[in-house]
Amino acid sequence: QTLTSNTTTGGHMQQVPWFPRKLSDLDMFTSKTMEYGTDLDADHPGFTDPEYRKRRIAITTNALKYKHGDRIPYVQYTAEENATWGVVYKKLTSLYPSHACKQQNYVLPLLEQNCGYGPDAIPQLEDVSRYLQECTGWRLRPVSGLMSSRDFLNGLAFRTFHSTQYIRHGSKPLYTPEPDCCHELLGHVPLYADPDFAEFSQEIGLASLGASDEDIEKLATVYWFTVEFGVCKEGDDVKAYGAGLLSSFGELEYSLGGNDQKPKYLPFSPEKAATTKYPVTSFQPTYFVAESFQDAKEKVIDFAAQLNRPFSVRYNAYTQSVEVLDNK
Ligand code: NLE
Ligand code: FE2
Repeated sequence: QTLTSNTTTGGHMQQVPWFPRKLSDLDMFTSKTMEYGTDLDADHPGFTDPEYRKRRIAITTNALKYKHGDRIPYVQYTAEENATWGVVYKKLTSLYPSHACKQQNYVLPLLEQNCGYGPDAIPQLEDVSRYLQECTGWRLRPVSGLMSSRDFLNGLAFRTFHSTQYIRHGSKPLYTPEPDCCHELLGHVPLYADPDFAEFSQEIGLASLGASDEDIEKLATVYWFTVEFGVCKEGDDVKAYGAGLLSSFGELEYSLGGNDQKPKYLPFSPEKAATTKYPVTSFQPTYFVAESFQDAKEKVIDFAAQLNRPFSVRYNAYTQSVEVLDNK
């Protein structure tokens, strides 16, 4: 971490890792992405099919040129890509009524009415981003590859979700270890239209601004066990809200104990989640159960206050910037 931001706390100058102060500062991350796949299974079809790789490079050039305020360019998806989306869409939406949290089921029809969701064609990020801005002020930014945890989490502080625009390999529609547009559009997007989830997720981002490397690691792990793979209570039931579950037919069934599988459930605690190890290329052995998004948000706020940072931050929604507060 080479860049630093000076903050004065209690009259002393302190150096902390650089962090964005306003929405357009996220442009600083654009050219820092890495290629996907370096630590993932090398035999995954997404890494070994040269035609597929070429197509991905073509789609990610949009993201490399993107600047805050630009429209997100539409992608002309091929018939094959739309067909893959259709398979994923139909399979997942058939499981949502029984497996997905109520917010997911509430929002999906709204996305069908307002931004082109349906089994026939991949919705466009620009249309989705505009709709989310109307719902909760969240927006999407196209991303060309893997970001560092710090950069990705920092984006969340500004209600910005960095999103891929290409689709998974057609030969393995029901599970992929990497994010793709099915994962973003079906897993993440619907919940960003929910006000409580919107706030919860932003809190993880705010806690990451100027955090130490060690604390970034903890926050990224909390993010993993909530936004990516969280489940939540709904009356006497447990339902999925994590995007990695909502975008994978295979893991969505498994996570709720389908086919007699028995993953382990623990009550959500950021302290416990932050230090739990997890695999990235297979189903999760452990899931954390949230009481509600509001409860999870309060727990994350308390957790963030214990982290090792000499200041706190406040988001100003009018200016879309963060204010750094001297006190802790
Ligand atoms: N396993 C998920 C899916 O198949 O959509 C992607 C997870 C990305 C973190
Ligand atoms: Fe994700």
